[in-house]
Amino acid sequence: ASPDSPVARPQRAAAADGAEPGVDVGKLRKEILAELIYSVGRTPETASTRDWFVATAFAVRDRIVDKWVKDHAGPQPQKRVYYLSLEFLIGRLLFDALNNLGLTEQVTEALSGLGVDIEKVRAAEPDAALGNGGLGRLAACFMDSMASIGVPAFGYGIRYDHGLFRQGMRDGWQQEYPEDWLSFGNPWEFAHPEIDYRIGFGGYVEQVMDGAGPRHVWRPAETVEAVAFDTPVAGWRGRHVNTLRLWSARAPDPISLDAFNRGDYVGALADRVRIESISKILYPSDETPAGQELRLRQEYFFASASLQDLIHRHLHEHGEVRRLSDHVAIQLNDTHPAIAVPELMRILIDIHGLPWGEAWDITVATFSYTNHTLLPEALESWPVPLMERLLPRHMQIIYMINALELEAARKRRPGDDELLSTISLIDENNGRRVRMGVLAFTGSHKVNGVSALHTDLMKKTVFRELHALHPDRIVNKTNGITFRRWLAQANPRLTATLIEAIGPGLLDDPNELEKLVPLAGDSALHDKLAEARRANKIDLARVIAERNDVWVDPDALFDVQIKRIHEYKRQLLNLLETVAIYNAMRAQPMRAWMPRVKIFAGKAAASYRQAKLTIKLANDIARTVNSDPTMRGLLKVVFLPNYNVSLAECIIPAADLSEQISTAGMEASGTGNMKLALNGALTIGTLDGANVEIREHVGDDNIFIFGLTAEEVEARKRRGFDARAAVEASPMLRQVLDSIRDGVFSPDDPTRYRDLVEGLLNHDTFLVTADFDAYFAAQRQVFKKWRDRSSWMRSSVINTAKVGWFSSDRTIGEYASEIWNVTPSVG
Ligand code: B1N
Repeated sequence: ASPDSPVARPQRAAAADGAEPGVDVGKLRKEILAELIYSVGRTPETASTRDWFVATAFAVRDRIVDKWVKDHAGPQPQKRVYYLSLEFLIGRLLFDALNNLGLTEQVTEALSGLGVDIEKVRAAEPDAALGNGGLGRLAACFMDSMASIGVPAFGYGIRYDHGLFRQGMRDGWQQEYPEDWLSFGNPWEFAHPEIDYRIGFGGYVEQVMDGAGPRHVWRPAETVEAVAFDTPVAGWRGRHVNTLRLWSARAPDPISLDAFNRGDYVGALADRVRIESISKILYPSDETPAGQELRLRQEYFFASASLQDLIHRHLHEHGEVRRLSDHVAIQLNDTHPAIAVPELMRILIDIHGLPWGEAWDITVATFSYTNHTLLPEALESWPVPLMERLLPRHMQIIYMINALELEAARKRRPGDDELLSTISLIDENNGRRVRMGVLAFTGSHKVNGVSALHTDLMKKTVFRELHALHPDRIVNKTNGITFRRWLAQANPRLTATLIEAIGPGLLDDPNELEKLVPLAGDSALHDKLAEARRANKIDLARVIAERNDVWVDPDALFDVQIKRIHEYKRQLLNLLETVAIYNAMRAQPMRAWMPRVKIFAGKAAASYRQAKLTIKLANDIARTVNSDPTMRGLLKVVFLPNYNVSLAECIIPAADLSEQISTAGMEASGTGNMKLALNGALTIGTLDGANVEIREHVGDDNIFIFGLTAEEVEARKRRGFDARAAVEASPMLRQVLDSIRDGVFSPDDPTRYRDLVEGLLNHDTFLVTADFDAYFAAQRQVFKKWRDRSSWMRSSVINTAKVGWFSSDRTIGEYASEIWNVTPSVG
């Protein structure tokens, strides 16, 4: 089966979108037809599904453009927000646009009048994967929320020719294939080849004298052009339209004619290929920065283009650069764009002639920075020699910032050398590297974490000293998700049932979901919800059958872990429990087991061996379990390939149980946890990231919490954790590990998992063995509740009812008032 085959989709809920009544279906039909003929160049007789998609997208886009142009005309009364992110994981956009414009019904009808099934059209759109995981998806949710609550904003990023790799499976091993979302064109974007900025690399810095005194001039050795591609982002009910502006790299000289004329056709294009490689491909690393020169080039390329562009706009509207921070707020999505800090200093000082102090005040007032991880291996730093070679002027500025900051710190805490070395921009311990986290922190007026626990740990760990020096700088902004995509679009059946129960107000205000609380025990509501969920589970079962050739029982408990594959996320813990249950079912076949399906999906970084081995283990366990006749279908294990936004939209509405089982203290927030809870799945999880706050909202009785807390994890690690002792104390775990190590799941290569098991026993960095028994016990609690249908349904309703707070509209509202100082115009 093709990994991108259409996913069966149900009837949409009437009025589950921002419907403006009175949009004429006949007129829409004509518009789509006209686009098909005049923009795509096809007739209904010759059109492919893709052609229909493009024609529909053009027709919908036209309706966004009027408002878009208006929202961008002339100076804004409001401050503008610029969200700088190396990743935007946007997925498909057609239903986003339809839903927000309230056109879903009408376009469905218009297409059907043309003999076209909108679900096929929907599936024909490529899934834009310009991001790795949660960080990129958060940026996409934020774009939707900023447009919806009326925060004038630009998202700035890179228009990668190839997004995150497509994941295939060969013998259960992950294979990476290039992704090609642009191969058939992209109807949402507007190319602006006339908007282009020059981005320099390398060269040297000169001091010249002009009227005002000495001045630094950077003479780059090499220039790349950044060309703008704009996608309009329409918010809820089309009230506001923002822009996602992505930069593409273009060589100033398309070809070397000298080389060409010599007959060197490859050499004639070599420079161009090298330069344009900057926007060729998204780095597939999640949580670990790729230590590559090309990555640093990507970061500077898009940071510089974005700053040049926003300053150009600011000067056009306000005439001078001194009051930049009154009109502009720049959010750094992690440290990936942190080079923008010295870049803004360079522009203000070298180009606009501002004195250092004034430039620094403007810079700090303009920037703010979001930290998304505390994993030490994920904190970006660049070798000083590389920075000196690629960005010599920026390196001078970084040294200057460092000198002034260290001087100020020395005055406040004389003699504290320890302090100075931890807050220094230069890490002297690892062969001199620039610490991008310190740069981003120092250059920002606010720094935020993405959940309460994560923010707390930021203050206590990586930013402890900086926090002591700047106690008001760190703030918390717990992540959120856009309910428009993750409830209304992804789960129309549930949405229709909810609207029937509590009215359509929930579409505008997620807090209205609380109206469900008094109905939580209502058995008629339970029946309707169960029916909707069962239909979603059948849809997913079909996808599983198609992709994995496994049939799963829609009445089984669907136990779901979907996220990047990473040791700290502990897919392994889930797999160990799977094996334990498998062993128990074989040992006691006559017990009344409840049927269950373990569903996994997620990509591993191409270079992450341990994560790829985990995928292989999941597939080995799946093959063994699914083909064991003694299981009688009571346990099925499925690893769905090529997890992406569209697949998430299909799995989440069908999930009963949400696995959020990271080692406490390691998952900064998580956002899948919110999507699953919103759709009525119950969470089994550790007290990590936003799970902590989800528990506070849904209440202890409606979530399964287990395992060590972040503090306990710290204490265990300090003491030195002995995994062998933990395993000796747990006969069940012993048996599970023995069977994996001895090749029960890998008879073709019995030693495949020997190192994995030995590694776990020798240094269990993520405390899998420490939490195993508690996790197993929590899973038993899950089944106790699952047997009691009305208790389960009640908890499920409470989950949906109580997670309104995790709307990204709330999150963006908090950024607006506490970080950006802008007042949203709607909501
Ligand atoms: O950011 C998400 C959080 O919900 C997740 O908990 C967190 O793991 C994720 C380097 C990252 N942190 N760091 C990254 C991504 C790409 C890269 O090259 C780091 N992603 C997260 C949203 O806050």
